[in-house]
Amino acid sequence: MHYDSDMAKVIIVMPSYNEAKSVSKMVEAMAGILPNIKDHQVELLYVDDTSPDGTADIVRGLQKNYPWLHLLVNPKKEGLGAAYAAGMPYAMKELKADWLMEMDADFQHPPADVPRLIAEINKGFDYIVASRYIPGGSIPSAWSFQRKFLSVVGNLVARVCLIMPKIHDITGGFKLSRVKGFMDEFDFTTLLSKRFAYKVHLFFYMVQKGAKVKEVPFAFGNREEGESKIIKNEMQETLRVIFLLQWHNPKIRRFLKFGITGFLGFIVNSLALEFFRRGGIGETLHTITGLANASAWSGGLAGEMAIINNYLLNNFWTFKSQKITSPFRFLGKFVQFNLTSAGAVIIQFAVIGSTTHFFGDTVLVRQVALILAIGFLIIPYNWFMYNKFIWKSKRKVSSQK
Ligand SMILES: Nc1nc2c(ncn2[C@@H]2O[C@H](COP(=O)(O)OP(=O)(O)OP(=O)(O)O)[C@@H](O)[C@H]2O)c(=O)[nH]1
Ligand SMILES: [Mg+2]
Repeated sequence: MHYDSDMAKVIIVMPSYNEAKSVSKMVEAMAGILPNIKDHQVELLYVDDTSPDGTADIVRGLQKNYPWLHLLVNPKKEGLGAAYAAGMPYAMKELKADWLMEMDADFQHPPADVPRLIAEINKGFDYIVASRYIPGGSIPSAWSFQRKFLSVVGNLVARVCLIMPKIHDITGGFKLSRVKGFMDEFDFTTLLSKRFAYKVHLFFYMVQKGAKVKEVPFAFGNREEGESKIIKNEMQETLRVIFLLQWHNPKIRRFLKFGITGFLGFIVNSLALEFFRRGGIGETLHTITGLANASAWSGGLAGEMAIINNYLLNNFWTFKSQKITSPFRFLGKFVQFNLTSAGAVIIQFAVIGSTTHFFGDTVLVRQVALILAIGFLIIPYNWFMYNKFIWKSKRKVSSQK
Protein backbone atom coordinates (compact mmCIF):
# COMPACT_ATOMS: atom_id res chain seq x y z
CA MET A 1 0.00 0.00 0.00
CA HIS A 2 1.41 3.41 -0.89
CA TYR A 3 0.22 6.66 0.62
CA ASP A 4 1.14 10.28 0.06
CA SER A 5 2.91 11.59 3.11
CA ASP A 6 0.53 14.55 3.48
CA MET A 7 -2.56 12.37 3.59
CA ALA A 8 -4.46 12.60 6.91
CA LYS A 9 -3.81 9.55 8.99
CA VAL A 10 -6.64 7.73 10.73
CA ILE A 11 -5.78 5.27 13.48
CA ILE A 12 -8.51 2.85 14.42
CA VAL A 13 -7.95 2.21 18.12
CA MET A 14 -9.44 -1.19 18.88
CA PRO A 15 -9.32 -2.41 22.49
CA SER A 16 -9.51 -6.15 22.84
CA TYR A 17 -9.79 -8.51 25.71
CA ASN A 18 -10.11 -12.22 24.96
CA GLU A 19 -11.13 -11.59 21.37
CA ALA A 20 -8.83 -14.24 19.87
CA LYS A 21 -11.68 -15.81 17.93
CA SER A 22 -12.38 -12.68 15.93
CA VAL A 23 -8.91 -11.21 15.30
CA SER A 24 -8.09 -12.95 12.00
CA LYS A 25 -11.54 -12.31 10.66
CA MET A 26 -11.35 -8.64 11.68
CA VAL A 27 -7.89 -8.08 10.18
CA GLU A 28 -8.94 -9.78 6.95
CA ALA A 29 -12.11 -7.68 6.80
CA MET A 30 -9.99 -4.56 7.28
CA ALA A 31 -7.54 -5.74 4.61
CA GLY A 32 -10.46 -5.77 2.19
CA ILE A 33 -11.62 -2.29 3.18
CA LEU A 34 -8.73 -0.04 4.21
CA PRO A 35 -6.78 -0.07 0.90
CA ASN A 36 -9.92 1.13 -0.89
CA ILE A 37 -10.07 4.29 1.17
CA LYS A 38 -8.11 6.48 -1.18
CA ASP A 39 -7.95 9.88 0.42
CA HIS A 40 -6.89 8.83 3.91
CA GLN A 41 -4.23 6.61 5.34
CA VAL A 42 -6.06 4.24 7.68
CA GLU A 43 -4.28 1.93 10.11
CA LEU A 44 -5.43 -0.39 12.86
CA LEU A 45 -4.12 -0.49 16.43
CA TYR A 46 -5.12 -3.31 18.74
CA VAL A 47 -4.90 -2.36 22.41
CA ASP A 48 -4.80 -5.64 24.23
CA ASP A 49 -4.61 -6.11 27.99
CA THR A 50 -2.51 -9.26 27.86
CA SER A 51 -5.59 -11.38 27.12
CA PRO A 52 -5.15 -14.90 28.51
CA ASP A 53 -6.58 -16.35 25.27
CA GLY A 54 -3.56 -15.08 23.31
CA THR A 55 -5.29 -12.32 21.31
CA ALA A 56 -2.00 -10.39 21.13
CA ASP A 57 -0.05 -13.37 19.71
CA ILE A 58 -2.50 -13.68 16.85
CA VAL A 59 -2.13 -9.96 16.11
CA ARG A 60 1.69 -10.34 16.16
CA GLY A 61 1.46 -13.22 13.70
CA LEU A 62 -0.66 -11.15 11.31
CA GLN A 63 1.61 -8.08 11.56
CA LYS A 64 4.08 -9.83 9.25
CA ASN A 65 1.58 -9.58 6.39
CA TYR A 66 0.03 -6.24 7.20
CA PRO A 67 2.31 -3.25 7.79
CA TRP A 68 -0.70 -1.12 8.81
CA LEU A 69 -1.47 -3.41 11.73
CA HIS A 70 -0.19 -2.22 15.12
CA LEU A 71 -0.32 -3.60 18.61
CA LEU A 72 -0.06 -2.07 22.06
CA VAL A 73 -0.05 -4.47 24.98
CA ASN A 74 -0.98 -3.31 28.48
CA PRO A 75 0.30 -5.45 31.33
CA LYS A 76 -3.10 -5.80 32.96
CA LYS A 77 -6.79 -5.41 32.32
CA GLU A 78 -8.23 -2.26 33.85
CA GLY A 79 -11.28 -1.64 31.68
CA LEU A 80 -12.28 -0.16 28.35
CA GLY A 81 -11.65 3.47 29.33
CA ALA A 82 -8.19 2.60 30.64
CA ALA A 83 -7.42 0.78 27.38
CA TYR A 84 -8.34 3.92 25.38
CA ALA A 85 -6.41 6.13 27.81
CA ALA A 86 -3.32 4.11 26.85
CA GLY A 87 -4.17 3.53 23.19
CA MET A 88 -5.19 7.02 22.10
CA PRO A 89 -2.03 8.85 23.28
CA TYR A 90 0.03 6.04 21.73
CA ALA A 91 -1.80 6.44 18.42
CA MET A 92 -1.20 10.21 18.48
CA LYS A 93 2.42 10.21 19.60
CA GLU A 94 3.88 7.04 18.15
CA LEU A 95 1.68 6.52 15.10
CA LYS A 96 1.14 10.23 14.32
CA ALA A 97 -2.62 10.00 14.07
CA ASP A 98 -4.57 12.98 12.71
CA TRP A 99 -7.82 11.24 13.49
CA LEU A 100 -8.69 8.63 16.11
CA MET A 101 -11.39 6.06 15.59
CA GLU A 102 -12.87 4.18 18.53
CA MET A 103 -14.09 0.75 17.53
CA ASP A 104 -14.97 -2.60 19.15
CA ALA A 105 -13.15 -5.77 18.18
CA ASP A 106 -16.19 -8.06 18.16
CA PHE A 107 -17.87 -6.97 14.87
CA GLN A 108 -20.66 -5.13 16.64
CA HIS A 109 -19.23 -2.06 14.95
CA PRO A 110 -19.32 -3.31 11.36
CA PRO A 111 -16.01 -2.81 9.53
CA ALA A 112 -18.05 -2.01 6.43
CA ASP A 113 -19.16 1.22 8.13
CA VAL A 114 -15.60 2.50 8.58
CA PRO A 115 -15.45 4.20 5.14
CA ARG A 116 -18.83 5.87 5.77
CA LEU A 117 -17.47 7.54 8.89
CA ILE A 118 -14.19 8.50 7.26
CA ALA A 119 -16.05 10.00 4.29
CA GLU A 120 -17.40 12.71 6.63
CA ILE A 121 -13.91 13.98 7.46
CA ASN A 122 -13.74 16.11 4.35
CA LYS A 123 -17.04 17.81 5.17
CA GLY A 124 -15.60 19.88 8.00
CA PHE A 125 -16.71 17.88 11.04
CA ASP A 126 -14.54 17.31 14.12
CA TYR A 127 -16.43 14.48 15.76
CA ILE A 128 -18.14 11.84 13.64
CA VAL A 129 -20.34 9.61 15.70
CA ALA A 130 -21.93 6.35 14.60
CA SER A 131 -25.41 6.64 16.07
CA ARG A 132 -27.83 3.91 17.05
CA TYR A 133 -30.61 6.30 17.91
CA ILE A 134 -31.31 8.21 14.70
CA PRO A 135 -33.37 6.93 11.73
CA GLY A 136 -31.42 4.13 10.07
CA GLY A 137 -29.62 3.24 13.29
CA SER A 138 -30.53 0.41 15.67
CA ILE A 139 -29.61 -1.76 18.62
CA PRO A 140 -29.63 -5.59 18.38
CA SER A 141 -33.15 -7.04 18.39
CA ALA A 142 -31.70 -10.08 20.18
CA TRP A 143 -30.88 -8.02 23.27
CA SER A 144 -32.95 -8.73 26.36
CA PHE A 145 -35.56 -6.17 27.35
CA GLN A 146 -33.38 -5.20 30.30
CA ARG A 147 -30.34 -4.48 28.17
CA LYS A 148 -32.38 -2.48 25.66
CA PHE A 149 -33.99 -0.55 28.47
CA LEU A 150 -30.66 0.24 30.17
CA SER A 151 -29.12 1.33 26.90
CA VAL A 152 -31.99 3.62 25.89
CA VAL A 153 -32.50 5.07 29.38
CA GLY A 154 -28.77 5.46 30.07
CA ASN A 155 -28.38 7.39 26.86
CA LEU A 156 -31.44 9.53 27.55
CA VAL A 157 -30.22 10.36 31.05
CA ALA A 158 -26.85 11.39 29.61
CA ARG A 159 -28.51 13.61 26.98
CA VAL A 160 -30.71 15.33 29.54
CA CYS A 161 -28.16 15.70 32.36
CA LEU A 162 -25.35 16.86 30.10
CA ILE A 163 -27.78 19.16 28.28
CA MET A 164 -27.11 17.80 24.80
CA PRO A 165 -30.59 17.50 23.33
CA LYS A 166 -29.32 17.67 19.76
CA ILE A 167 -27.07 14.61 20.14
CA HIS A 168 -28.92 11.30 19.91
CA ASP A 169 -26.25 8.78 20.88
CA ILE A 170 -23.78 9.73 23.59
CA THR A 171 -23.09 6.29 25.03
CA GLY A 172 -22.10 4.50 21.82
CA GLY A 173 -18.49 3.52 21.26
CA PHE A 174 -17.97 3.85 17.51
CA LYS A 175 -16.69 7.26 16.52
CA LEU A 176 -14.05 9.32 14.88
CA SER A 177 -12.41 12.33 16.47
CA ARG A 178 -10.12 15.04 15.21
CA VAL A 179 -6.74 15.11 16.93
CA LYS A 180 -5.57 18.66 16.27
CA GLY A 181 -7.17 21.09 18.71
CA PHE A 182 -9.26 18.34 20.28
CA MET A 183 -7.81 14.97 21.30
CA ASP A 184 -4.24 16.30 21.43
CA GLU A 185 -5.36 18.79 24.08
CA PHE A 186 -7.08 16.23 26.24
CA ASP A 187 -5.21 15.06 29.32
CA PHE A 188 -5.93 11.33 29.38
CA THR A 189 -4.73 11.04 32.97
CA THR A 190 -7.88 12.98 33.94
CA LEU A 191 -10.29 10.57 32.22
CA LEU A 192 -13.08 10.12 34.76
CA SER A 193 -13.72 6.43 34.17
CA LYS A 194 -11.55 3.44 33.45
CA ARG A 195 -14.67 1.65 32.32
CA PHE A 196 -17.33 2.08 29.62
CA ALA A 197 -18.39 5.45 31.02
CA TYR A 198 -15.21 7.04 29.64
CA LYS A 199 -17.30 7.66 26.50
CA VAL A 200 -19.53 10.17 28.25
CA HIS A 201 -16.50 12.13 29.42
CA LEU A 202 -14.90 12.27 25.96
CA PHE A 203 -18.20 13.28 24.38
CA PHE A 204 -18.68 16.08 26.89
CA TYR A 205 -15.13 17.25 26.34
CA MET A 206 -15.46 17.34 22.56
CA VAL A 207 -18.72 19.29 22.67
CA GLN A 208 -17.32 21.76 25.21
CA LYS A 209 -14.30 22.25 22.96
CA GLY A 210 -16.73 23.30 20.26
CA ALA A 211 -16.47 20.21 18.03
CA LYS A 212 -18.74 20.14 15.00
CA VAL A 213 -20.56 16.85 15.52
CA LYS A 214 -21.99 14.64 12.78
CA GLU A 215 -24.11 11.62 13.61
CA VAL A 216 -24.11 8.84 11.05
CA PRO A 217 -26.70 6.06 11.49
CA PHE A 218 -25.48 2.54 12.05
CA ALA A 219 -26.90 -0.79 13.15
CA PHE A 220 -25.16 -2.03 16.28
CA GLY A 221 -24.68 -5.71 15.53
CA ASN A 222 -24.89 -8.80 17.68
CA ARG A 223 -21.69 -10.02 19.29
CA GLU A 224 -20.71 -12.88 17.01
CA GLU A 225 -18.04 -14.53 19.11
CA GLY A 226 -16.36 -14.30 22.48
CA GLU A 227 -17.86 -13.01 25.69
CA SER A 228 -19.30 -9.70 26.77
CA LYS A 229 -17.14 -7.61 29.10
CA ILE A 230 -19.80 -5.14 30.01
CA ILE A 231 -20.27 -5.02 33.78
CA LYS A 232 -23.68 -5.02 35.42
CA ASN A 233 -23.49 -1.69 37.24
CA GLU A 234 -22.33 0.33 34.24
CA MET A 235 -25.34 2.61 34.72
CA GLN A 236 -24.14 3.71 38.16
CA GLU A 237 -20.68 4.38 36.75
CA THR A 238 -22.20 6.49 33.96
CA LEU A 239 -24.23 8.48 36.49
CA ARG A 240 -21.10 9.04 38.56
CA VAL A 241 -19.25 10.43 35.54
CA ILE A 242 -22.18 12.65 34.55
CA PHE A 243 -22.36 14.02 38.10
CA LEU A 244 -18.63 14.76 38.22
CA LEU A 245 -18.70 16.45 34.82
CA GLN A 246 -21.50 18.76 35.86
CA TRP A 247 -20.03 19.32 39.33
CA HIS A 248 -17.12 21.06 37.62
CA ASN A 249 -19.50 23.43 35.86
CA PRO A 250 -20.07 26.39 38.27
CA LYS A 251 -23.61 27.16 37.12
CA ILE A 252 -24.73 23.56 37.34
CA ARG A 253 -22.84 23.03 40.59
CA ARG A 254 -24.83 25.87 42.15
CA PHE A 255 -28.07 24.33 40.96
CA LEU A 256 -27.03 20.91 42.33
CA LYS A 257 -26.20 22.50 45.70
CA PHE A 258 -29.59 24.23 45.67
CA GLY A 259 -31.19 20.83 44.97
CA ILE A 260 -29.21 19.09 47.72
CA THR A 261 -30.16 21.88 50.14
CA GLY A 262 -33.83 21.49 49.24
CA PHE A 263 -33.58 17.76 49.78
CA LEU A 264 -31.90 18.20 53.18
CA GLY A 265 -34.61 20.73 54.04
CA PHE A 266 -37.17 18.05 53.38
CA ILE A 267 -35.35 15.61 55.69
CA VAL A 268 -35.10 18.27 58.43
CA ASN A 269 -38.81 18.97 57.95
CA SER A 270 -39.81 15.37 58.40
CA LEU A 271 -37.50 14.65 61.35
CA ALA A 272 -38.45 17.89 63.10
CA LEU A 273 -42.15 17.12 62.68
CA GLU A 274 -41.74 13.90 64.67
CA PHE A 275 -39.38 15.53 67.16
CA PHE A 276 -41.83 18.33 68.03
CA ARG A 277 -44.85 16.03 67.99
CA ARG A 278 -43.32 13.31 70.18
CA GLY A 279 -41.26 15.64 72.35
CA GLY A 280 -44.38 17.44 73.59
CA ILE A 281 -43.62 20.88 72.13
CA GLY A 282 -46.56 20.65 69.73
CA GLU A 283 -48.79 19.64 72.60
CA THR A 284 -47.60 22.57 74.76
CA LEU A 285 -48.27 25.12 72.00
CA HIS A 286 -51.71 23.63 71.46
CA THR A 287 -52.47 23.89 75.19
CA ILE A 288 -51.21 27.47 75.49
CA THR A 289 -53.06 28.76 72.44
CA GLY A 290 -56.07 26.50 72.51
CA LEU A 291 -55.87 26.43 68.71
CA ALA A 292 -55.62 23.57 66.17
CA ASN A 293 -53.91 20.40 67.42
CA ALA A 294 -50.44 19.21 68.45
CA SER A 295 -49.52 17.93 64.96
CA ALA A 296 -50.50 21.20 63.30
CA TRP A 297 -48.18 23.13 65.60
CA SER A 298 -45.42 20.55 65.14
CA GLY A 299 -45.82 20.74 61.35
CA GLY A 300 -45.66 24.53 61.38
CA LEU A 301 -42.54 24.57 63.54
CA ALA A 302 -40.93 21.82 61.43
CA GLY A 303 -41.60 23.88 58.30
CA GLU A 304 -39.80 26.82 59.91
CA MET A 305 -36.87 24.55 60.82
CA ALA A 306 -36.63 23.54 57.15
CA ILE A 307 -36.72 27.21 56.15
CA ILE A 308 -33.87 27.98 58.59
CA ASN A 309 -31.90 25.00 57.30
CA ASN A 310 -32.37 26.13 53.69
CA TYR A 311 -31.55 29.74 54.45
CA LEU A 312 -28.30 28.85 56.22
CA LEU A 313 -27.14 26.24 53.73
CA ASN A 314 -27.99 28.39 50.73
CA ASN A 315 -26.31 31.42 52.24
CA PHE A 316 -23.09 29.76 53.34
CA TRP A 317 -22.83 27.06 50.66
CA THR A 318 -24.99 27.36 47.52
CA PHE A 319 -24.69 31.14 47.14
CA LYS A 320 -21.53 31.58 49.15
CA SER A 321 -20.08 34.04 46.62
CA GLN A 322 -23.02 36.37 47.41
CA LYS A 323 -23.05 35.48 51.09
CA ILE A 324 -24.91 37.87 53.43
CA THR A 325 -22.76 38.57 56.49
CA SER A 326 -23.81 41.83 58.16
CA PRO A 327 -26.20 40.92 61.02
CA PHE A 328 -28.96 43.39 60.06
CA ARG A 329 -29.05 42.39 56.44
CA PHE A 330 -28.82 38.77 57.49
CA LEU A 331 -32.03 39.14 59.55
CA GLY A 332 -33.75 41.27 56.93
CA LYS A 333 -33.01 38.73 54.23
CA PHE A 334 -34.21 35.98 56.52
CA VAL A 335 -37.60 37.69 56.73
CA GLN A 336 -37.60 38.01 52.93
CA PHE A 337 -36.67 34.37 52.65
CA ASN A 338 -39.65 33.44 54.79
CA LEU A 339 -41.89 35.47 52.50
CA THR A 340 -40.64 33.75 49.35
CA SER A 341 -41.06 30.42 51.16
CA ALA A 342 -44.66 31.42 51.86
CA GLY A 343 -45.01 31.84 48.10
CA ALA A 344 -44.02 28.21 47.68
CA VAL A 345 -46.64 27.22 50.25
CA ILE A 346 -49.28 29.14 48.31
CA ILE A 347 -48.27 27.37 45.07
CA GLN A 348 -48.60 24.01 46.81
CA PHE A 349 -51.93 25.06 48.31
CA ALA A 350 -53.30 26.04 44.91
CA VAL A 351 -51.97 23.03 42.97
CA ILE A 352 -53.06 20.38 45.45
CA GLY A 353 -56.38 22.15 45.99
CA SER A 354 -57.21 22.35 42.30
CA THR A 355 -55.96 18.90 41.23
CA THR A 356 -57.90 17.15 44.00
CA HIS A 357 -60.94 19.23 43.09
CA PHE A 358 -60.81 18.13 39.45
CA PHE A 359 -59.31 14.64 39.64
CA GLY A 360 -60.58 13.36 43.00
CA ASP A 361 -59.19 13.61 46.50
CA THR A 362 -57.11 10.41 46.56
CA VAL A 363 -53.61 9.62 47.81
CA LEU A 364 -52.42 9.15 44.24
CA VAL A 365 -53.73 12.52 43.03
CA ARG A 366 -52.32 14.33 46.06
CA GLN A 367 -48.88 12.77 45.83
CA VAL A 368 -48.58 13.16 42.05
CA ALA A 369 -49.76 16.76 42.37
CA LEU A 370 -47.14 17.35 45.07
CA ILE A 371 -44.33 15.96 42.92
CA LEU A 372 -45.46 17.95 39.88
CA ALA A 373 -45.86 21.11 41.95
CA ILE A 374 -42.35 20.75 43.37
CA GLY A 375 -40.70 19.73 40.11
CA PHE A 376 -42.37 22.17 37.74
CA LEU A 377 -43.31 25.13 39.90
CA ILE A 378 -41.64 25.29 43.30
CA ILE A 379 -38.10 24.47 42.20
CA PRO A 380 -38.14 27.01 39.33
CA TYR A 381 -39.91 29.53 41.59
CA ASN A 382 -37.40 29.20 44.43
CA TRP A 383 -34.44 29.20 42.04
CA PHE A 384 -35.74 32.37 40.44
CA MET A 385 -36.48 34.14 43.74
CA TYR A 386 -33.12 33.23 45.28
CA ASN A 387 -31.18 34.41 42.24
CA LYS A 388 -33.23 37.55 41.61
CA PHE A 389 -33.99 38.72 45.14
CA ILE A 390 -32.30 36.98 48.01
CA TRP A 391 -28.79 36.34 46.68
CA LYS A 392 -28.82 38.68 43.71
CA SER A 393 -25.58 38.51 41.77
CA LYS A 394 -23.48 41.69 42.08
CA ARG A 395 -21.72 41.02 38.82
CA LYS A 396 -24.12 43.15 36.74
CA VAL A 397 -23.54 46.22 38.88
CA SER A 398 -19.77 46.03 38.59
CA SER A 399 -19.85 45.45 34.83
CA GLN A 400 -21.81 48.69 34.34
CA LYS A 401 -19.06 50.72 35.96
N1 LIG B 1 -8.20 -3.83 26.23
C1 LIG B 1 -9.41 -3.96 26.76
N2 LIG B 1 -10.47 -4.11 25.96
C2 LIG B 1 -11.70 -4.22 26.52
C3 LIG B 1 -11.90 -4.19 27.91
N3 LIG B 1 -13.24 -4.29 28.15
C4 LIG B 1 -13.82 -4.43 26.95
N4 LIG B 1 -12.91 -4.39 25.96
C5 LIG B 1 -13.12 -4.46 24.52
O1 LIG B 1 -14.03 -3.41 24.21
C6 LIG B 1 -14.94 -3.79 23.23
C7 LIG B 1 -16.34 -3.64 23.79
O2 LIG B 1 -16.56 -4.58 24.85
P1 LIG B 1 -17.82 -5.55 24.83
O3 LIG B 1 -17.68 -6.58 25.87
O4 LIG B 1 -18.01 -6.03 23.44
O5 LIG B 1 -18.99 -4.57 25.24
P2 LIG B 1 -20.40 -4.42 24.53
O6 LIG B 1 -20.23 -4.42 23.06
O7 LIG B 1 -21.08 -3.27 25.15
O8 LIG B 1 -21.12 -5.75 25.03
P3 LIG B 1 -21.63 -6.99 24.11
O9 LIG B 1 -22.80 -6.48 23.31
O10 LIG B 1 -22.06 -7.99 25.11
O11 LIG B 1 -20.50 -7.40 23.29
C8 LIG B 1 -14.55 -5.21 22.82
O12 LIG B 1 -13.69 -5.12 21.72
C9 LIG B 1 -13.81 -5.71 24.04
O13 LIG B 1 -12.86 -6.72 23.73
C10 LIG B 1 -10.74 -4.03 28.73
O14 LIG B 1 -10.82 -4.00 29.95
N5 LIG B 1 -9.54 -3.92 28.11
MG1 LIG C 1 -19.38 -5.99 22.13
